[in-house]
Amino acid sequence: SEKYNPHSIEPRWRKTWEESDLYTFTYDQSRENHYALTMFPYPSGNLHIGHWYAFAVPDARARFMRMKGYNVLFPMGFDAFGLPAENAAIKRNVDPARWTYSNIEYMTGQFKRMGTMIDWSKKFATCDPEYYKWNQWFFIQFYKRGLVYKKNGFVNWCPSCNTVLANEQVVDGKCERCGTVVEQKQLEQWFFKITEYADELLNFGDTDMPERVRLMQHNWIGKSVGAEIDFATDAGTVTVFSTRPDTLMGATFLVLAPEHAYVKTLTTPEQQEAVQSYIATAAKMSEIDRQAEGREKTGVWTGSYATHPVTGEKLPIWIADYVLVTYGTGSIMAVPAHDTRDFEFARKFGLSIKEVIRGETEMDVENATEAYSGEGVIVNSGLIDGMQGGKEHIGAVIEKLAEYGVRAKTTYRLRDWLISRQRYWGTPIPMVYCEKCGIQPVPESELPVRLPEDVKFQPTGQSPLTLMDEWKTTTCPCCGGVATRETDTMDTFVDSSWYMYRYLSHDFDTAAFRPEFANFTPDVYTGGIEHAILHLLYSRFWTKAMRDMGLTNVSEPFKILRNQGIILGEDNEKMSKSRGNVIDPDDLVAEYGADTVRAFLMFLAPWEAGGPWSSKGIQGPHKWLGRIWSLYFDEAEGPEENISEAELRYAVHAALKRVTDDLERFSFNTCIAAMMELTNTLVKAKRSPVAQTAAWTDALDIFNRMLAPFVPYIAEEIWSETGHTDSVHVQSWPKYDPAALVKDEIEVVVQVNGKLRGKTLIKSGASQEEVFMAAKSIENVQKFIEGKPLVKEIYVPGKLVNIVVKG
Ligand code: ANZ
Ligand code: ZN
Repeated sequence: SEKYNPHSIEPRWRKTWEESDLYTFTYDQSRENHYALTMFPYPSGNLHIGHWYAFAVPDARARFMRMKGYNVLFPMGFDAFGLPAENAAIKRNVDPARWTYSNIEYMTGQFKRMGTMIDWSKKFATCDPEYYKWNQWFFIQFYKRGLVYKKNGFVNWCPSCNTVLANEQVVDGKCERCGTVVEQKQLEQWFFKITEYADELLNFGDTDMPERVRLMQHNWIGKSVGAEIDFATDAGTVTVFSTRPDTLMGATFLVLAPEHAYVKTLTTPEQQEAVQSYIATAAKMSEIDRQAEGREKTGVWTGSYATHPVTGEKLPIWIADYVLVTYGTGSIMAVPAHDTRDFEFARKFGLSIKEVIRGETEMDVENATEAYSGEGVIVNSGLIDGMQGGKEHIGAVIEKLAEYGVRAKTTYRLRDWLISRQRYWGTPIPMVYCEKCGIQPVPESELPVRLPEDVKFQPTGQSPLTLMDEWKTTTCPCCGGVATRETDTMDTFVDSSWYMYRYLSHDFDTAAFRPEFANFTPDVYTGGIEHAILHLLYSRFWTKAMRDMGLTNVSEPFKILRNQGIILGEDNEKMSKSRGNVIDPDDLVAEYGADTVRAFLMFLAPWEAGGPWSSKGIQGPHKWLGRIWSLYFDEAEGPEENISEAELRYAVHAALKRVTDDLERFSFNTCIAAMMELTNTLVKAKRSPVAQTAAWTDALDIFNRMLAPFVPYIAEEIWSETGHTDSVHVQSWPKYDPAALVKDEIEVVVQVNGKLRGKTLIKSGASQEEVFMAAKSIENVQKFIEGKPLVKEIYVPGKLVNIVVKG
């Protein structure tokens, strides 16, 4: 009969599925609903193979859950605000909205070829005013709850993207988007108070997340337990944060960040020039560079002194760039004997060093070449002498030093989330400025504040909205007078922080989402590891804030998280236009069909690891689908085989068990391997008398249903061509039969004196005696034991017999 031809099969089923609403999800209270979500894509214009990897592979699991009886939601939308649209506008003078929506349309068409069970009726884009209206609504609710504030401070500025960046968007001191070195700039900006949830964000509850994601978030939040200590100065009290209050008596000087508010007052006229020029140099450096280990220490004395709270000693106050204004209190007590950086600093500038923690031996402060940062007994410290020193023991020390103002304090590395962007293509921040009434939120009835059209794009470093006079001018909701709109827009990570709640309410306009779905959050969430901190931390924060507002009862936005790896080029390098190693999924579909591309993506590597593309490798799955085709539709060919009914059932149910277990744990490559192996057995069985029995019909039916989640088109065609009138995708997942997995006969290896001499088949329940009898009846074995005294017989059940004889 005809050969396997995906090009006649796939478009036909795509149409049928769409017309019959096969994948349309309706929440059903009487059933178990399952929400599978993949991180929504940015509408860049074209689908790449990474999109296939991210969507087509988890689709297999979503389909599997559906066949297992769950009512499965697998939706998709577009994360549609952001810089590329605006950059296209600047470069090619195209309207960002038009650019974005036409990309969405084109990519949706490409997506549909993938053969996923995505329910397209739930699609939305975050740049829809019906969506971003709710970003604005949330902003105002957060504002009212004290979770939003505006602050003038040092912020990360990308001179190439012409906008500020959140800390999370600065990677190794560079812009996460374009790689430009980030500068520090002082600006008035809007923040979300994510730090209010710092401690709770460290607790993942029973969320099932990869360990490395947990670890990255843990380190990003960076909880430090320590103390705050006050030092009197001429400019007022300088409070320092220290994780080692046990070393207080070893503090020999203070160091302030160059940006610290007191620096100006503390600097004496003689030091003025040196301090000023130092501040200017420090401003040009990134935080990462400033903190780099082993970097030559730099700094300047302010000319002033601080008073030690216990001893009353005068400690010189320095400024140095290794102290960051954004961490702790922006100032430290330096303990050179026990802190590496302080030690280097003291050596360089000839500042004194005082040992207060005694390790194995006394520190020779004159000649020491490094700080001692280990544990030990506290010495040279008056009232705390003899106490145990070290990070783990600070509790008792803080208590003892309480009368000197030392108090326990926990600090986090996590900063508040800076959400204002000086760009056009984002959600307008719904605030207005009135000269009389100050900052006011836009009344909720006036939401959304829509983005104006016909914007001029000039890279001014300010939002293009600042040039839109008519749009900017509005009335004050308080006094009715003239007011001006905020011209910054929101970070696009705002959009993705709550979108999972919107799919079932994309057409709902009285709230961000229908209250009845407030707790229906993704059971499975899949996406790239690059979001381990940014998006995942923000969305966890958002859900907790929503919970505290009474909008949901859940504390985490998803239950299971899994990250796929990356598909590399054939050359094992990252795919990129400049390397010329990009694989275009459209070309692949045109050549092999979507099922082959899906099967190969699942087969080529463990999904969570990823791996290189191989144009040779894809031939394997393609041929495999051809063999499956002929298994169902061609006459048996080749020599007769003799697969027994038990063997056939064993092969089918063993493969079924593996696939069932492996799909459960996102191990797609082993599923494909198991089904390929099963295909080999089926090909042989087809040439055996067993092909005339019911076991054969059963095998074909089970195999067809097993194929459905992975290669949905060919599975549907086979199902239909074998006489079914409904879809294979609404069938139930077959259950494996444990009885079929008990092999009736087991092959046992027979050795004489440890050397292989033969094999024998035994019944699975055979006794040891029977096994030895069978072993000794093998002709070749007899040859080696005949006439020799038996020493012993060993049986490793189900595997091996060893007969040991003398001579
Ligand atoms: C005295 C001391 C003695 C310290 C000692 C350490 C060891 P983590 O664990 O990262 O929280 N520190 C505090 N604020 C700082 C800032 N803004 N910039 C740079 N360094 C700062 O580190 C906390 C320690 O880092 C604090 O404890 C402080 O130095 C320093 F043997 O205080 B320590
Ligand atoms: Zn007013």
